[in-house]
Amino acid sequence: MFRYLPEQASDFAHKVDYANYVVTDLSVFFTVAIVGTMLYFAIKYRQKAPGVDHETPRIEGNNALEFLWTIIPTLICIWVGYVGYDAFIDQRTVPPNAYEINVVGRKWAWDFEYKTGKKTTGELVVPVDEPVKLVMTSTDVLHSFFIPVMRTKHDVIPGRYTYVWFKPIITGDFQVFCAEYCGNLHSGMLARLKVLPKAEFERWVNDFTEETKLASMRPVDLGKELYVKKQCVTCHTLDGSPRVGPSWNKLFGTTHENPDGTKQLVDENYISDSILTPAKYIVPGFPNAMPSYAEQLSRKDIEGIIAFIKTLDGTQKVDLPAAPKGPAVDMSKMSPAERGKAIFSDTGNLCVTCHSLDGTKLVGPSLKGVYGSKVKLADGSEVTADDAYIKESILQPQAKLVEGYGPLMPNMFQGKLTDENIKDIIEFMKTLK
Ligand code: HEC
Ligand code: HEC
Ligand SMILES: [Cu+2]
Repeated sequence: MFRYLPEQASDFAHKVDYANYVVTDLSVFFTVAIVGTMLYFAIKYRQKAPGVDHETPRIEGNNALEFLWTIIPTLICIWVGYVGYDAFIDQRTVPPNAYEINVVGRKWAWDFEYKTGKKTTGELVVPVDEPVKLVMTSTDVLHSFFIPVMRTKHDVIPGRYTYVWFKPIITGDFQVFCAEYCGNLHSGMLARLKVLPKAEFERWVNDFTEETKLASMRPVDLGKELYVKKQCVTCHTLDGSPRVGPSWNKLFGTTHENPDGTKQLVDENYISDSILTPAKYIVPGFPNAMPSYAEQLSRKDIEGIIAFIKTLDGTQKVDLPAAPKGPAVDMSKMSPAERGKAIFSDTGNLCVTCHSLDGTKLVGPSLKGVYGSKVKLADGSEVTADDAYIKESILQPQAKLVEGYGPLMPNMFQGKLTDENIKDIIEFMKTLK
C-alpha cells in the first residue's frame, strides 16, 4: 500500500523492507477495517428517537467465529514473526569471507581503518558485490552507525566492539548517519559511503602515494598540508582575521591569559595541548568549539603543525582545493527545502557548528524563526529577514551584524554556494518556524 523506504543497496535490503511493509500494510488494513466497522455501526444503530429503546437480539456465542478470530490472527503473528526473523538472521550472520573494516565513532566523526593500513575519516570505501563487515567501537559516548540504503544500523559503544555487515549490490555514493544523540554536533556526525567496483577498490585501498608523500615531507610542509587537509582552515586563518577560532598569524611566542589571570607562553606544549585537549586553554572571546584531534594526528603531524605555525608572519597563503566538495547526498530527488537542509547540514559548510535550529545560541544566532522576522542589528537599526537579507548574511556576513554577535561568520561562501544553493537554504529557513 505505502512504499516509502529509500533505495535498496544491499542484498538483504528487500527482506528488511518486506518485513516493514508487511507490518505496515496489516496495520493499515486492520485499522481501516476495525475503525470503519465501528463508525458504520455507530451511525447505523444510533438512537433514532429520544426515549425509544430498540430491542437487540441475545447472542450466546458463535464457535465458528471464535475459532476464526483466534486462528487467523495467530497465523498472521507467526507469519510476521517469521518474516522479521528471516531478515534479522540475514543481518546478524556474517559470511565467513567478509572483508573487515574497523570503525571508530567519536564526537563528532567516523574513522575507518582498512586491512592494508589505509585510514580515512568521514568516508567509508567498500567494494561492490562483496560482503563487508564493520567492527565498530567508540572512544567517548554511545553512537549508532546507520546506513539507510543498506538497511543496517547498530549501536557503537565505548569499551566494546559491535558489528554490522552488508553486501552492496550497486555502486555509488550514499549517506551515513549517527543515529544516537551524542552531543551538540550530533547532527553533523555524517559520513559518506562510497561503493566502488572491485578493481577500483583494490587499487584505492593499496594506494599509499598520498601517505608516502606526507611521510617524506619537511615538517613545515606537512603542517601546511594538514592545515588544509584536516580542515583547520575552516576555523583558523593565516592573515590575522578571526573565524570560528583565532588566527594563527604570529601566534607562536605570544602569551595566553587564563581566566584565573595566570599567563602561559604559547610554545610547543601550548600548541600541542590546544590540539589534543582544546578545552584546556580557551582563548578569550572564542567559543569552546574546537574538536580534539587526539585520535587523528600523530606526534609527527603535530610537530609539523607547530613548525608551520612558527613560520607564520601574515605573508603565507595556502591553495584551497579548487572544487569544494558538495553535500554527500543525492539531491536530485529532494524538494528545495530538503536540499537547503542538506546544504546546511553538510559538515564542509560548517553552518551546524555555529547555528542551531532549535533556538539555542551557539557562535551565531539560531536560524529558528529568523525568516520573516525583524532582526535587530548591532548598529541599532532593524531589518526584516527577507530573501535579500539572508542572501547578504551568507555571502557578506560582515555587512549587517546581528545585535549581540561578533563578526565571526566566515566570509567563505562566495563562490562556494551558488544562487540556487542559497535559494534552497532560504526555503529551508522558511520551514523553521
Ligand atoms: C570547528 C572549528 C575549529 C577547527 C576545525 C579547528 N579549530 Fe583550533 N580552535 C578553534 C577555536 C574556537 C579555538 C579557540 C578556543 C580554544 O582555545 O579552544 C581554537 C584554538 C586553537 C589553538 C589555540 C590558538 C590560540 O590563539 O591560542 C590552536 C593551536 C588550534 N586551535 C589548532 C588547531 C588545529 C591544528 C586544527 C586542525 C587540525 C584546528 N585547530 C581546527 C576552532 C577550531
Ligand atoms: C563560524 C561560525 C559561523 C558559520 C560557519 C556560519 N555562520 Fe552564519 N552567522 C554567524 C554569526 C556569528 C552570525 C551573526 C553575526 C552576523 O550577522 O554576521 C551569523 C549570521 C547568520 C545569518 C543571519 C541570522 C539572523 O538572525 O539574522 C544567517 C542567515 C546565517 N548566518 C546563515 C549561515 C549559513 C547558511 C551558514 C552555512 C552556509 C552559516 N551561516 C555559517 C556565524 C557563523
Ligand atoms: Cu554520534
